[in-house]
Amino acid sequence: MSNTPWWKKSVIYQVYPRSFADSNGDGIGDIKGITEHLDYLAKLGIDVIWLSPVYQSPNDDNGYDISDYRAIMDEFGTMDDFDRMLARAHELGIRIVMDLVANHTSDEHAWFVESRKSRTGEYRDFYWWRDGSVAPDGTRLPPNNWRSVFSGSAWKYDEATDQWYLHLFSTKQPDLNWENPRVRSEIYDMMRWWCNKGVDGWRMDVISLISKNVALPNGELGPDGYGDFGPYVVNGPRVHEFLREMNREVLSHYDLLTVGEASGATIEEAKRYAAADGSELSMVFQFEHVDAWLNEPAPLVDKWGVGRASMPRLRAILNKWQVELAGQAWNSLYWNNHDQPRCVSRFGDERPEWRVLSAKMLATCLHMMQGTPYIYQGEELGMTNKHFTSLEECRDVEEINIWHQAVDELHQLTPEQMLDCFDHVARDNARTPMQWDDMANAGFCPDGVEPWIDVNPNYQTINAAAALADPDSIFYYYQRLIDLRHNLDIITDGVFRPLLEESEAIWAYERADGEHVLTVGCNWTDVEQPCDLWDSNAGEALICNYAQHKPGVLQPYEAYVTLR
Ligand code: TEU
Ligand code: CA
Repeated sequence: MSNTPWWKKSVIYQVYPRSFADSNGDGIGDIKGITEHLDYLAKLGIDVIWLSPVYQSPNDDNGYDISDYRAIMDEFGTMDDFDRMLARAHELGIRIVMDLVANHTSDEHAWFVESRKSRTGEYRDFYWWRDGSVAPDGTRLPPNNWRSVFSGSAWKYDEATDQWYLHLFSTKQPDLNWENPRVRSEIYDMMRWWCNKGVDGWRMDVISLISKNVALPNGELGPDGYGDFGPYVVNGPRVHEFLREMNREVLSHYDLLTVGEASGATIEEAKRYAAADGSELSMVFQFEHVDAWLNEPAPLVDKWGVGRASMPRLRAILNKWQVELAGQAWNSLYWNNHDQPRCVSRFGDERPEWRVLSAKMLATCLHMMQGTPYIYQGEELGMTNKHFTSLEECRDVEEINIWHQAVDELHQLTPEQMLDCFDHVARDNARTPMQWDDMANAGFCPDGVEPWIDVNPNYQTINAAAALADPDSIFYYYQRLIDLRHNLDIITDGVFRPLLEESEAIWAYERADGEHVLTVGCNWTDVEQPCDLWDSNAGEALICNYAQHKPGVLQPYEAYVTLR
């Protein structure tokens, strides 16, 4: 298929630079550290790196608060380091997709510094400034009741001009006002600047939130006294108009992979964001499957809970996305990222006897689907959740804020309950240092240096060096899955059909392209399950996470794929 865009046959690897590799011994991952490990990624066989933000930032939210879009964060190195990394990646045939964080900037960005100075300044309308009110008892009240994603009000009062500014995330992440055409043109200019440098695409942070209902109506009140901004912001009134404009102005002039982070995107919305006519983006990250646990049982406070999504529920969601986007929009495929717990802990089985098998099973289940798979750093090693034992070990602004609100102020949760929730959903689970070897600090930074966040103590057994030395490792299994995708068009193009949808234990599907049928069966339990999928036609074995597939059954956490 010659006119298939390259990103439909690609496998993406997400690098979270702060936690990947520290080249200069300050305990913080950096760009040279990434460059030094590009050979490792080439060996894995990935096509593209999605690089979480490396721009100048005061790091309130680890780089998702940008103070200069055209400069590299001091801790990560220099623009020369960046250029060398990009050149070396391209030599190895690896493309680099940047993170576009344009819903908000840092409050230390020059635009905001100017904006907050006066009500009439040139940059005032780059952000959302509104009057508040004063309660009878003299308390200042914000312009509306919206809750910030990171707890508390989504508005912050600013003395200088006696107005409030909107921040859907932390107080140091003021929302840009996309209604202002100058904001949009500044963002497009900046994107062109990076594209002209040779970057290969964009992962667009919270792109589904950039357009707000300008009336800023109050949201439905929650038990904490704040209202939900969802209906007025998520997939907001002008979001598709803005993206089509961005596409005309920037994207269509380059050969890019674009993926929008679209929490709250329904199938219908995704068909617009990722329309096959190329008018907006290549694909979106939908959130339905990673949010599925939210009702099983309901969380204790906001997103904080201890639920676990059942396989049939996850299957119903992802099967639906497979079937309903077919031919109309392209899927992205992911189990985890820097905002989500580790997939082997959350969806698989991290107990030592099942960790490797279940990690391989999860990988198979996802990588044989239609779409573009994303691997989050360390997933190819089966890295697990950290299991934090105190707030002092946590670094994420989201965790720190919810602790102060739910434990310290409102006493909604005990410290033990909160830590239990962290075990299940804290973002820091994904942000512990990459485990390179069994030396001090897992080889992430030198012995004697304190990493910015503690290493997961299981690095002595779970690390890249051990994986590379073991032909049966999760690493080599991912390598084979990537290889299969590169070599078999049916994995890109085959029509997806769910199988055994009544099974409580087996997630199965096939892919068909008119000539061949690929059959995938995954046992999501730790016990052997009868399975008649291959009774009538065995086919040729393509990949299996056991040395030997046994006819008529799927062994515990077995994944088996055939072609006929
Ligand atoms: O995430 C936004 C988002 O919708 C979530 O995944 C969010 O982190 C989670 O719901 C919090 O509970 C993006 C980035 O990926 C994240 O790292 C940033 O913190 C956030 O935007 C703000 O830029
Ligand atoms: Ca460093």
